[in-house]
Amino acid sequence: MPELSDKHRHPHIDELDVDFLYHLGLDSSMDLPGMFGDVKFVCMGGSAKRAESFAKKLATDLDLGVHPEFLEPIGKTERGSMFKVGPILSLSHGMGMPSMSIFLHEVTKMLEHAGAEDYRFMRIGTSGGVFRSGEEEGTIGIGVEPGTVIVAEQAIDERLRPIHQKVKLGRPHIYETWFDEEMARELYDVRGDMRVQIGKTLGANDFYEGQGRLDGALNPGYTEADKLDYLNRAYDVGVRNIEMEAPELASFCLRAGIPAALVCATLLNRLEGDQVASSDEERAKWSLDAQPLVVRYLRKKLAEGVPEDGMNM
Ligand code: R2B
Ligand code: URA
Repeated sequence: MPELSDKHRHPHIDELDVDFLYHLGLDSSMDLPGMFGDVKFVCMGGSAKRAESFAKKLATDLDLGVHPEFLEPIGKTERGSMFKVGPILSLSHGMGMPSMSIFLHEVTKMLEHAGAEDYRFMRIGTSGGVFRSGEEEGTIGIGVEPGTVIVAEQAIDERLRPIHQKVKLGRPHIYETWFDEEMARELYDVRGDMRVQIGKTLGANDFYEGQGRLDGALNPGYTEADKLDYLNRAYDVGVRNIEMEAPELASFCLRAGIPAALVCATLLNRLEGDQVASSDEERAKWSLDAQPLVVRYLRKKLAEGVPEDGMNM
């Protein structure tokens, strides 16, 4: 780090005359070093609204000389929104791995063109929890209710394998899905009185059948008992929550040599139901619950930093 690991760095990027970062609305002829050369943390979430609210929270809670009222999105906003607060980027990646993959590629290229160093990625998301009451003692952290925040140690795919399969030129390629152990531990360590657990996160390719739901539009062809069997098998391999991006994030960052963390609030316990039936107020509180944990982590890391030539990390 920070150089993309040689094995996975694209050999042709430096040969491009201008590299168009199409979905961000930026390109390498712009002053990317001036705009992004100091970035150390990239915080991502699915929704553009949350990218903005998180940026405002950072500007309000951290002493970075940025007024929340003056925050404007950088680049184009059709597909996602990106804000910069001091050395922190807050951006949205949309829903699911195909969408997230586009943003991972373009933000990484943007930071490489900018000459940014020692940066790390974090996804702050929402998820469905997989909690068995009374069985959380002895795991790292305790939490059985929705609202518990899960910090991922590893991503699991929908076939319950600890891998990510990518199809390239019609052939499958298998990648590892570990998250950065030190980042996960540091995030866990700043939890204070928040309900936080370290666990594995299942990243599915769908919200309904891909997550074993019975409340989609189609007859799924499986029963409640089949669903519970699947969720219990997921629990037994260490899965504590389910969302839609974990394997892509983990494998991309491992290949690129970028430390990464995944921090998700849980909106419901999937062993008890499928519908996200909580009130708007509850959901707002819970999805924001993952944000304060990351703010605490960022405050600590910034305090450890060396202002003049970047962070001492
Ligand atoms: C969590 O929430 C979204 C689906 O509602 C998806 O992006 C995810 O991973
Ligand atoms: N996001 C998901 O992908 N699944 C859930 O159950 C809740 C949020």
